This record gives sequence, C-alpha cells and structure tokens, in this order.
Amino acid sequence: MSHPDLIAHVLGTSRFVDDLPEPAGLLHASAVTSPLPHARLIGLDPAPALASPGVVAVLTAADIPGTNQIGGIVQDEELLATAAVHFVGQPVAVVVADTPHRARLGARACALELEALPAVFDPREAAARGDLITAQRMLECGDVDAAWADCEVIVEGRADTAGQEHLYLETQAAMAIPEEGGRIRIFSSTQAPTAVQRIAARVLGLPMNMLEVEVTRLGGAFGGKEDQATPWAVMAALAARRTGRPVKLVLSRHEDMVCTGKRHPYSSDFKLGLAGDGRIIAYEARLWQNAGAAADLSPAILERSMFHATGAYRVPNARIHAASCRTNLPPFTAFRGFGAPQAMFVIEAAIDRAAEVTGIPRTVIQARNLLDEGDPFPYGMRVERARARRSWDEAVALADLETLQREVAAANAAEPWRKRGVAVMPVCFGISFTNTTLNQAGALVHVYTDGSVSVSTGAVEMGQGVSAKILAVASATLGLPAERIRLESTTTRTVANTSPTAASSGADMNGRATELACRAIGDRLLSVAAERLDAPFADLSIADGVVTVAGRPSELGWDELVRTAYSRRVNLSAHAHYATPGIWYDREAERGEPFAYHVFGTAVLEVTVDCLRGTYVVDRVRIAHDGGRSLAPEVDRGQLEGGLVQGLGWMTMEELVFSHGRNLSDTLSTYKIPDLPSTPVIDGRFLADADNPKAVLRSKAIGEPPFMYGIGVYFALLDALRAFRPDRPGVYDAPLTPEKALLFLHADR
Ligand code: LUZ
Ligand code: MOS
Repeated sequence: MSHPDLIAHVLGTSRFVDDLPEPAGLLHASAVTSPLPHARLIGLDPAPALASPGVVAVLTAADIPGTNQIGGIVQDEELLATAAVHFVGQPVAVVVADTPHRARLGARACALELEALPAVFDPREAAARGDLITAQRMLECGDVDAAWADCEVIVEGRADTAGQEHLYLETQAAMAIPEEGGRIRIFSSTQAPTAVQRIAARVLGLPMNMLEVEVTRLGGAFGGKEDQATPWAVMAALAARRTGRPVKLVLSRHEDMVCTGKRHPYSSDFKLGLAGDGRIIAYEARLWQNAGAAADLSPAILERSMFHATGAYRVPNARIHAASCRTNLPPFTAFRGFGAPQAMFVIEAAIDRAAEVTGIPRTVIQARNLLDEGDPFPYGMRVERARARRSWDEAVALADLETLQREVAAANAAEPWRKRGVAVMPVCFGISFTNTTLNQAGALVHVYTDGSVSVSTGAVEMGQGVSAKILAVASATLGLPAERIRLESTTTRTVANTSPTAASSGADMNGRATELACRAIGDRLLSVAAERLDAPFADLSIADGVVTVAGRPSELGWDELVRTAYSRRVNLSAHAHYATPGIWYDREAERGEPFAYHVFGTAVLEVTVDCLRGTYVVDRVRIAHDGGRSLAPEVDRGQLEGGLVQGLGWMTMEELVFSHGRNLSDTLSTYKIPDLPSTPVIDGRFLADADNPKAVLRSKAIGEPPFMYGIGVYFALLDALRAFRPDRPGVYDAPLTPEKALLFLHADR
C-alpha cells in the first residue's frame, strides 16, 4: 500500500491549514514576543499597535477569560507572559489585524517595557544553582559501586549533543472559527488534537465540548507539534473568542525557528568499566538535560533517556542520574527519538573511549555486549524476541565488515589526505509511551448503505504514512479493497480523548482500535451472511469484497451483504478502544515494564574525510532493521531512510547556535539540513520472518528507531579522523561539523 496522500501531494491538491478556504471576515494574528532571554515585564503599551493600519485588537494575559496556563506535565508555562519573560521569542501579546502582514507590523509596533535579568543557558550551571524542572532521577541496577573493583579497565569522559531544529515543511499553523452558541472550531497543525482542545478549554474557560479540534494532515512534525502546536492554536482561539471573527495564525519560518522548542541539548558524564575481554561490567552516567525555560515534555523525555541509556547493550550494573535543567532558552520539546538518541550517544562515546584505551576494536566491544534473549534492562524488564544479534550479524554480513575494514585500512595507508572510516551502530528502542496512561487509542468505523466505508481514528497523518497503515488494517480486517475505504480527518468530535500521535505508536494503537471496530462490524455482517447462505458462521469470511464459505467464494458480495444487513436493521457502525496491555511503570521504585516490545536493528556506516579541508561525505549505509511484518513496506522504507538521514543531520551538519539566548541559526542560510547530495547510498533491509505478536497484524512500529542509526556517522567520522591523527583522543561533542573536524585534524599544530 503506498501513501494515500501521494497523488494529492504531487498535484498540489492536498490541503494544509494555510490552504483551507478562508471564511468571510477572517482576521490574522501575530504574536508580540520577547527580545530578551530573561527580563522583568514592566509594561506593554498597545496604543502604537492599535494605531497601526488594519489592527483590530491587541490581546494580553488580561484578556484571557480562563486560566493563563498551558503547561501539561508541569503547570509552569503561561500562554502570554505576565510578570517576566524567560526566553527570546516568548509570546507576550497577540495582535489581530485584517492581513497577516499588518498583524506582524502591529506586533512590531507594540512597545514592550522590559528590565533585563541575569540569564542561564548552560544546563550544568542551572543544576548547580538548583534550577531544575523536576527532582533529579536515578535508575539503578546491580551494584555499581562494588562492580568497579571487578573491572580491568575503567574509562571516564564527557559527551555533549546539541539541539536540533525540527524544520517540518509546514510551520506551526492554526485557524479558529467561532460557531453558534460560543462553540469554537479549531483547525490546527497539531500531533495532539485533544491537547489543543484541553488547553484551549482551560485558557478560554469553556468546557471541552465547546471546542472541536480538527486535523487533516501535517506537513511534517517530528515531535515538534506534539506539545508546541498548542499555544498558537490557543492564541487563534482566544482571538476568535475576543473578536467574534475567524482568526488564522501561521508562523513564518523565521518566527517558527526563533519561538518554538527543538530537540534538547544534553551534556553528560560517563564512566564505563570492562573486563579484559571487553565485556561491560559497570556503567554510570549523569545526563544534564537542557530543558529550556519551561517543562513542556522535558520530564517525559528525560525518562526515555534513562530507559535508553544502556543502548542495545547488556549492562549488569548501571546507574543513570538524570536532571532536567531550567535555562533561558525556548522550551525544548519532543523530537523523533524523544531523549533516547541523546543518551545512546553517551554510551557509544563511552564504548569508543574504552576501545581507544584498551585497543580492542569498537566493533568487538559492541558485539560482545549486545542484548540477548532474557537479558534485563536497568528498569527491570527483560528482553523478549531479542533481535540485536541477528540484526548485527545480518548488517555485518551485508557490508562484509571484515573485508570492508581491511580495504579501508589499505586505502588509508595509501592516501595521505583522504581517510575513510567505518562504524557499526546497533539500536534498541522501546515502543509505548513511557507514561502508561497515554497508551490508548480509538477508532470509529461506519459502513454506508452503498458499501463504502469511513474510518476515523485518533491518529494524525504527518507524512509518516499512518493513514496508509490504518487503511491496510481496515482493508485486511473487513476483507474489502482499500479503494472502498475512506480515512477521515482526525477530529475530537469523532474520536475523543486521544493521545498525541507520537512515540512511534500511532499505527500500532490506532491500527489496533481500527481492527477491533472493523471486526465488530465484520462479525455482524457474517451473521447476516450465515443466515442468507445457510452456512455455519465459523466457515465464513470476507475476502476481496466477497463472502467466502470454507475459503471458497460465494455469490454473496459485499454490497449486497451490506444492503441486506441494513434492511434487517443491523448496526453498521462501530467504535472501538484499544489500551496496550501488560505495561506499567513504578516511578518510586524506578522499575517496571514500560514498553510493549522493543525494535532492534543495526547499521554499518562508511564515510570519507578530506583531511586537508575537514569536509566529508557519508558514502554508504547498510541497515538490517527489524520491521516486523510490515503493513506498508514502501512507507517503512521511507521511514527507515528518512530517519537515518535526519539522524546523520543531527550528528554532522545541523548546528544550532545560541548567543546570549538568541538563536543565531534562525534561517535556512545559517541552519543546514541534509539535502540529496549529503545523503549516502542506503541499502536498507528488513529482517525476514520477524513478525511481532505485540502489534497490529504482527507489524512493528517504525517512526523513531531508524533516527538513531545516524549516531553511527559520528563514530565513523571519528574513525576516519583518527586514521589521520592516531595520536589524538576522541572527542564527543556533536554535531561533528567540518569546522570541528578541521580543528581535530590541525588545530594543535
Ligand atoms: N511522547 C510522549 C513521546 O509523551 N511519551 C513518550 O514516551 C514518547 N516517546 C517517544 C516520542 N514521543
Ligand atoms: Mo514524538 S518525538 O512526537 O514521537
């Protein structure tokens, strides 16, 4: 099944929020934002804005009828700042005007009176001052203190990763339309329609049933619209409520890059102890998460960092300290991988350092410690259906690693200024929201009397292809070609109380709910068929739109069956709810089984560095990935390749630079993302016979895990750099830009 949006995207007929037909009387909103990273807010004079052409209203916190609070996990974030501002780009007021341009001019005319306060940007410094978002956490297994004595080698070091801009193609966008009786309908570019509904209700002081939030599709999200689509949608709703007119708010690229959160930068310390043969005995890490100015999703992201701190490895004694540190930067937020990539980079750095110190090759240490069946994770859960070693072996065989390493060594010996490097990156990623409550989804299925079918779920299509997968599930379950089925837009009116489409679990959970709803209708239809055909219910099924008896097609087709069922007053609609079974987590004990299952895979990555210039190319990546039994193989391949490329962008070229809290990399000329020339040759293979009893139709989640293959590029680059400078110890400070590579090669001489 290919992506259902394919043709519409190519033709340009697919609609995003900013493409919706504009209702009569539409106004446009623009936020007045803080120019300082931390300041006391003394006053705001709306007069110049109100005098600006086309401006209809200037709204501040005083205009909020409900509660000026948009925080989810921690209630620490105002929609519109009152006493103080805490980051550059923080919204203080909303200017509403007749055109987007005039709204922006009005916002610029607003006079903010600010008194600068001292600001903190470094997470370690914030932690030293005790400025934490939530209490520090510690996940521990085995006896770390005692285990050091058993280690033959102990290495220590520091590893840092910078943030990452989501750069979804569609910027944050919303349109709010006042309806009869004070109801407000919001179109939002959100991954979390229910969150927008809940927070809009809180801010407007309305019950949730007075708000409907609808999403047709997003032009990418990557986590950036899990929490951070909300404020813009709520501002549009507030403006609609206050003016009584429809209001649209669409961020420009520049506004989006300045005002919205990104991937969290982390700074970490590691200590790794090994036996003489490279077996890992003990690991201790301290993760300092730069949370920015508000909690947003940071505590949940920190939790996933802890769970993934030991990567794809068996670590019998581990202690992971984790702190979420408040700084004066935009609140950092969800981004594909959700804290796991940052933590995995740290253990990969520790293994790299251990390889350097012991002389045991990196790949040997990695392979020796891969997770096997039954191994415990530090949070207590045990590995089931382990595919770490299998994916490792398949990727290594695909790349013929030994021969490759020999060739690379020979080439490096022959070429003084061009060095090649190789690395292997195994990934193990837990599937489920770590917050157990969020692991639920719903679906609503209608069969109409002409036999056509409509499916609604809580899943948001953001280009990731969840709609293809849900259609595949509905088609397989009903036994009806996908052309007869329409997937509806996602709205809080059809499926309520939804979790964000996130955590790679959109298809897993909403697909399962779809399966349950389709099965309920299918069973009712088969009861009708049993009567019509005078055949036992158990012998009947539907395939390709025809009822089969003991596997053989009957003369009863889908359309006639539906008509018959309707005339016999059989319910042709079903709603179903799915809650992932068997998962739990106890935060007091830091123990549990937070994940339904894990995704495994391994990448072998090759690079070439120009050691005169520090520039490099990622030549080739081979991947053996555990994709389960795919619901949509083309979609999964897209996710595999796209995830890898996004991950290598984070590791190499995407350089987020702040100067005194101001984002200097706030345009596409100063922030570089991977393009086609920077994309390697990718040979991605899915493990054969790798089905998964824990997800819908034995599939596996795909969205996030491939991102982390990109981490391998960092270590392949280090491998190449060391071929030129075998005397220099590795540095672990991503992204490893060409500038940093050049400094590594030449700065000290
Ligand atoms: N969002 C969330 C996520 O709220 N909880 C999670 O565990 C998660 N994991 C990955 C991506 N988004
Ligand atoms: Mo998330 S990082 O929105 O899956």
